[in-house]
Amino acid sequence: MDPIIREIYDAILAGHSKIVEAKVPAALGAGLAPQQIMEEGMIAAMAEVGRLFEEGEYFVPEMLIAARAMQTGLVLLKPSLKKENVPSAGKVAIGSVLGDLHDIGKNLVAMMLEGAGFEVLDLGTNVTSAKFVAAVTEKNVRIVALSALLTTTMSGMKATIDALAQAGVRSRIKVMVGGAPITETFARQIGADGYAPDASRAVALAKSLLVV
Ligand code: B1M
Repeated sequence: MDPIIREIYDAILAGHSKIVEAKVPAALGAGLAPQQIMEEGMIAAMAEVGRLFEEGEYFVPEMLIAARAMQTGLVLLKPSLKKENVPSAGKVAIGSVLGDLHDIGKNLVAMMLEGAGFEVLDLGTNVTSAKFVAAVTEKNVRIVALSALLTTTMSGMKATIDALAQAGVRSRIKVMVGGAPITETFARQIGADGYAPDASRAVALAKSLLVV
């Protein structure tokens, strides 16, 4: 692993936002690709945080400070991931479903979609079905993007799809889903139009969903 990326990885693992704040620009300045910094330094560190939590070495506070350090890094990477003057590829309403407070993966997907020219309406975390429906009826949304990280909140995806159908707007939009516990099979079972396992494949999926 590149030594600066290693420092970012270690800083996220230890929840040292200040070090991340210094090292992400240093990595960019050294010519490292934003995608590489994100995948090897940041996403890999969060996966390790999850492993340590599962093993009982980390608890919620450690997860929380690691998440803060990760968010610090994401904000710094955002300008490098964004392409300038790209015509709008369509509007996407994204959110973590009801009961789910995890937002790093969702933020990453939002950032990559923006970078690819989508207009992103970020509804945040713990988003009710009604809020997704309102985004579709009141804004010109073409894709609803649902994120869930907990097995206990996955059902919020189906509830949202059902609410969109009940409001009579399901056929005019596409629904894409993702998040660690989500699978292609689950996506099909709940009637989503597509599933992506990570942020870059979420961009490819969003583009493909809008091809008529
Ligand atoms: Co929590 N947490 N957490 N957590 N947390 C997990 C998810 C867990 C797997 C940890 C573990 O046990 N190993 C576990 C879930 C177990 C399960 O349900 N099977 C868990 C738990 C149990 C909990 C609590 C219940 C803990 C507690 O309170 N006892 C609690 C629940 C709170 C709630 O939501 N109601 C909780 C709380 C938290 C924190 C608040 C402390 C913090 C979140 C802070 C934040 O997000 N601002 C946190 C964290 C940091 C994690 C881990 C360690 C890291 C998640 C993360 O950010 N990953 C996580 C362990 C893990 O994932 N290995 C864990 C990095 C991120 C880039 O990846 O989010 O997977 P991810 O996103 C990926 C893909 O999934 C995909 O693209 C992204 C980028 O490639 N993707 C999409 C995501 N959304 C997508 C949408 C798409 C397409 C792709 O289209 C729309």
